[in-house]
Amino acid sequence: MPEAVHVASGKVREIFELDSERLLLVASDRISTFDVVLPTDIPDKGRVLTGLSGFWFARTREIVPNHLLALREDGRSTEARRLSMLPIECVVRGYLAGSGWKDYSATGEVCGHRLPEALRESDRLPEPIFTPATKAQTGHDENIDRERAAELVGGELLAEVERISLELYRAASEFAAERGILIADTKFELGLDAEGTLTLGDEALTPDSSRFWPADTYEPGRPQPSFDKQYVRDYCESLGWDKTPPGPELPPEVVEGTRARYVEAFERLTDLTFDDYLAEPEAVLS
Ligand code: Q0Z
Repeated sequence: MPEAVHVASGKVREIFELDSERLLLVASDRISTFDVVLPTDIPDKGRVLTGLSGFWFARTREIVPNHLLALREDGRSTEARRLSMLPIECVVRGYLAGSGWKDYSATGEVCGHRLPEALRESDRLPEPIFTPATKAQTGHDENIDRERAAELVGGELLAEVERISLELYRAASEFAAERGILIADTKFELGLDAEGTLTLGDEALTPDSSRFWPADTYEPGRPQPSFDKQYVRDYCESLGWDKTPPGPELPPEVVEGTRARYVEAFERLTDLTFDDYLAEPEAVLS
């Protein structure tokens, strides 16, 4: 990337600066499980996530403007408008899983939302809830209530962020459920553009920023299998690995099975073949 300066690394993505107004987000084929990046890549995973994110940006632009300027021919790179990101993660939950289930089990509440009694793990919530979190530099994001979130972004902006986040989740989860994928929860990153307009950034509604569950085996009262990463988790569990780095290498059948699940999610949601995407990434935008 000789024309671009590297500005940040995520666990499985990189950001470069193209000029003062534009960034390049590059999604690698790396995969993490139990918070550890594994030494084995999943071929095309970064392309699937970039394509899905682009698909959702195009489909939600009437709800909120987004940072996408172009998808590059490599299928894994997004040219994006540089934003001033808000200091909160905008999480929406439609089902009780992860830290939401943990907090509910301990207190009956999630981020200040008092929930009905006797909910089970993975239960669908009566309605989706906005559960903001702070961006932890290391380790895990911390769930916060709306009072704390309002201190961080201001009460007026927070109300708009909550409304937009819930609307995005409702539109996407309804669309995905019709295609056999439950989006249990999802995290949005919003920012302000140069004019001060609230804008959707980062990646959106991918299996890395959300919990995707297969609808056909959904059964509350237990953890749900992950649509994309279940083979990887099952294989890692079968090894008795202690979940500290370094993670194990994955055998070819786990790599192939996992790649197939990512491609299946892409094809179910977009109604394109993944080969269509590889031939012309911006096909997801129309
Ligand atoms: C996104 C992240 C990644 C590491 C900063 N449009 C934008 N404007 C300003 N900042 C960002 C964006 Cl998307 C921004 N992240 C998250 C993404 C690698 C961290 F690909 N950090």
